[in-house]
Formats: sequence, structure tokens, C-alpha cells
Amino acid sequence: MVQTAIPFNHDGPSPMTKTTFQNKLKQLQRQHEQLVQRRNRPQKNGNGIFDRYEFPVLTAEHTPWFWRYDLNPATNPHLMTRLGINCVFNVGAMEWNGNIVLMARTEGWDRKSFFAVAESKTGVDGFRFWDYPVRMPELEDKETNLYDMRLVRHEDGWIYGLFCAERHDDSKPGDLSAAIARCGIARTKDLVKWERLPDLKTDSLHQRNCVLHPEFVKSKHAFYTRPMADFAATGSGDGIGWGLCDDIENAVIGKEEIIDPRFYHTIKEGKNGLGPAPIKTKKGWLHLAHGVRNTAAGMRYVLYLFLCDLNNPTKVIKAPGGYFMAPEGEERVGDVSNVVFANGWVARTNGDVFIYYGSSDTRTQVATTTVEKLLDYAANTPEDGLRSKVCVEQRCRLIENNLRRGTARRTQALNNCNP
Ligand code: M1P
Repeated sequence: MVQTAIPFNHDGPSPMTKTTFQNKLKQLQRQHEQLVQRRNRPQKNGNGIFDRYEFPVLTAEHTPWFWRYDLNPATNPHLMTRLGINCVFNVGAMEWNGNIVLMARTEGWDRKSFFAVAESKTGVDGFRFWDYPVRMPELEDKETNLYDMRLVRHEDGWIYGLFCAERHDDSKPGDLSAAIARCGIARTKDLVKWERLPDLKTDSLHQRNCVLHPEFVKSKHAFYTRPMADFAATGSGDGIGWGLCDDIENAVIGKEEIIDPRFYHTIKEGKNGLGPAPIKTKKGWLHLAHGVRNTAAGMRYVLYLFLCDLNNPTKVIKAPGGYFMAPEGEERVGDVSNVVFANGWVARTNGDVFIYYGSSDTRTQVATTTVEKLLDYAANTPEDGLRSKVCVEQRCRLIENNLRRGTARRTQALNNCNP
């Protein structure tokens, strides 16, 4: 049988008409407005320590559509996404003229992260990005990627941003995954124009999760660090460090003191790192940090809290055991699953606290609480017993007190915890 050639049009269907283009554009704008204006409510049945919220506060879809689409029908007749955004997570945070601003780690489809500011009145919803992302100046030794900014309003009058500046490790030319993490430092007065300072110098090969203490200590700028021998491997660092530097414009830390070490069979067995800058309270410096352990399914990141002496920020005075927050529900799934990570929180003058956390390296969530509740949590949560036997005894003491007070009913005639 003779086959007749089927006419084939390589150009495919013709581009949208002007009206279809305009309609699609309007729909995009409508959907975006609905998302940004969506109200966010606390979830019911919280744990008493903090309230989670129904929706994430920032996602890739919260970025303005004009960051992602070429809106000219002549150059983008199909109204295609041109520069996609993959995720928005791990935000720095601070108060800004009565509002709350988040310095978001915004990652494109190309895997590169950059910083962008989103602002809201309420702190739990209505976050809108400023028109342009941050144009962070580069150093001569240009980094490939930057992320996880901690924003600090320092008593020297500047707002500092400390972040991870990542470069390829050129001493291993054959290994495309070999990278070096350094602590980038920049400062600003308006969050738009940034002055880049040299990266922090320490004896450690890698530095991530570095944070500037908001006050001078012994008239010097003080840094929380996280020295590691490997870019990411668990077990390659000792814990959260501390050091003073003489000159923030050329920051060098000679000696790092480990103030919060890793520990076997705890939530920070593999590695840990400080979150945002600490909140100053009457009872001490309140810290939020992340702890990592290895599992058969990969690393699990949770958040924990601790309190340091007001007059000696290197001295941990309260260390509640276990995690403060672990990933739940949809938070558990994303580009890097089973992760909660926080590098931003805001304490209002009325004592309200907004905790911003990235879930599974994909989106940004909020939880609210108060300074009073966090101090109660820090003071009254027992320390990690470090052994199952001690942990059972802690729990039995709690049970015993509750049963004795008659606030809980016995389910058994015999109290099997009593000696
Ligand atoms: O992927 C989880 C996290 O991994 C890193 O944190 P750490 O240095 O403590 O392992 C960071 O890349 C962080 O951004 C990320 O959320």
C-alpha cells in the first residue's frame, strides 16, 4: 500500500491571540492576589508552646509574577514562565517601621539562591515582595551561591546580614560537588543598598550558620560560628562556636570556643547550628537552633531552644531536652524532606514572638508564641536525660505529680512506676 505523507507543521499551534494572552495574564494576577491576600489562622489544638498556622507565609508562588514571566506578547507569545522560582525558605526576619520583613532565600529553577525582601503588617499573612531582589555586591573571590541570611540590628547602628557564601573547592578540580562554605558579611541601613565586607576568617575550613551577637562584648563584635571540617557531613564539627573580632570590616576570629556541643544520641548528634540572633530577655539570651541526626532515610533537622546568661552569653544556663519543633504533615515533604530550619524570628515589644521556619527546604512557615512562654519552656522542660532510664524517671515524676494532685485519673490499680 502506498502511504501518503501526512502534512506536518513543525511550528505547532499558533501563538495565543492578544485577547487570550491578556485573559491568561489577568488570571495569573488574580490568582496571585488571592494567594497574597489569603488570611492565615492559627491551627487548632496546638502544643501550648507555640501555634502553627494553616498556610505557609511564603512559597514560590508568592514571588511577583513579573519576576517569572516575560509579559511582552511579542517576545513571549505563549506566556511561558521564563525564569521560574523553585522555592522560598530559610528567611532572616526583623521589624521594619512597625511591619515585619523577611529576607528570603529565594531559589530559581537554576538552583541558585538569592535574597529578596517580603513585607507584611500582620507577620502571619499578606507578605508581599519588594519589587526587586537584593543586589548583593560580590567580593573579588566571587561566590557561586549565597543563602540563609541572619539579619541583626547591631548596637553599632548598622543592620548586618550574615549568610553562607558558597564556592567550588578548586583544590579538588575533578570533584564537581566539592564546595567550601564561608560566612559572608554585609551591612545596610535600608535593606536595599548593601556594603559587602570581607568574609569572616577563622581556622575552620567551613563556616555556615554564623550569627552576629546584637551587642558589643568587651567592646568587640561577637560571632556565633559553626566550625566544620566538611561542607555538610554530620560528625565533622563539634558544635556551635563563639568568638570575638577586633574589626568587623576585616573580621578574623582567632579562637573559637564551643558553647553548645553536639552530643551522642540526642537531637543534635550529627550537627547543629544557631538559628537567628538571640532575643534579649530579663532571664537571659534566648536562642533558637537546629539539630541534625542521621537516619536510614537521611538527615532529620529539628529545632531546639536554649538560654544563655545575660552577662556571659557563652554560658548556657537552660537547655531543655529534645526538640522544640519537628517537621509535621506537609512540612515533612519537599526538596530536602524531613527538615525544619529557622534563621529568623521577631520579638515584638509586647512580648509576642513570630518564629519563621523553612520546611523541607521548600517553603516558609510561621509559628507564634510569646517571650513569657518561651522562658517558661526553657526553665521548666527537663534537660535531656541522655539515657532511657533517666528519661523514664523524668516521665514518672511528671505522672506521679499529676496523679497525686488528682488532675489525672489512674488507669491501673497499681502504679508500676513506683519503686
Ligand atoms: O538542607 C537542610 C539545611 O542544610 C544546611 O544546613 P546545615 O549547614 O546545618 O546542614 C543549609 O544548607 C540549610 O540551608 C538547609 O536548610
